[in-house]
Formats: sequence, C-alpha cells, structure tokens
Amino acid sequence: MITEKVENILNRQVNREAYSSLLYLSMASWAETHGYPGVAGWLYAQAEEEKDHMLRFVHYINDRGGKAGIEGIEQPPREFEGIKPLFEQVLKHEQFITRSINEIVTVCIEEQDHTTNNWVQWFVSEQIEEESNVQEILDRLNLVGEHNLYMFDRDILSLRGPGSSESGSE
Ligand code: OFO
Repeated sequence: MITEKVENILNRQVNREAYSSLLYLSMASWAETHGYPGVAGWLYAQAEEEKDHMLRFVHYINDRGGKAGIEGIEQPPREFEGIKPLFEQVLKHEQFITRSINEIVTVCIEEQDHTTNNWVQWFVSEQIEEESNVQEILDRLNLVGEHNLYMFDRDILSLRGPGSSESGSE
C-alpha cells in the first residue's frame, strides 16, 4: 500500500511521462515535415518509450493499492528553430525529468517507502542513460556542424537511442 503523498507524486510523474511522449511526438512530426526522416524516426521511437514509462507508473500505482489518475496534458510546442535547438530542448527536458524522479526518491525516503524507492531506482538509472544519449547526439551535431545535417540525419539511427537501453525499457 502506498501513502497518499507517494501516490500523488507518482501520479504527477504519469502526467510528466505523458507530456514527454507528446513533446517527442510533436518534435518527430516537425522533423518529418522538414526533411529529417532519421531524426523523426529517433523521436518517434522516443515518444513510444515515454508512453511505456507512463504505463509503468500507471500499473505500479494501481498494483500498490493506489489509483492512477489521468489528467489533461499540457499542449507541447509545434514549432522548433532547428535540429540543434531541438536536441538542446530534449536535453533540458530530460534534465527536468531527472530532477522529477529524484524528488520521488526524496518523498519515498520521507515516507519510509522502501518498496517504491527500490522500484523507482530503475528510472534513476534510465535517466543517466537518457541524458548521456542526448549529450552524445549534441556532441555529434557540434562535430558535423550545421552544414552536414544530411549526414547527421542519415546516421542518427545508428546512435544508441534511449529506446535501446538494456536496462529493460520496452
Ligand atoms: Fe525520457 O524519460 Fe521517461 O522517464
């Protein structure tokens, strides 16, 4: 059984993972219509992964005697200034999600909920990988420069994406 405080912060994360999925879907659609099929493919896969993250939270809350509540999700942006600003925005968003997961750990410790703390550690590790994957993409973008985006777009799917994590994301 989870306490109300733990239930509330886990439900907040349901909403944030859902927003992450919509944000990456919106970015994917933008990339697809601006001539970047590789970037779009990477982002569509990422949007799916965020949906899986959301479902993990939904099932965990319900399995532990809570009630997962689905709320209205904020509208993500529809326009982006270019490929590099887009990935900078992805990194910023993942850093925000990392802080959000860390806040869950803090609440688990305060509530002495060792079970949820143990369960959420999967996300703690996942966030290290997600941030590092996006950083790698930004490093690659800095190397190829704005004039070689065709090559970057062609190669991006061979980079380890967050969806290729071995730590168990589906
Ligand atoms: Fe991209 O992260 Fe979910 O958790």
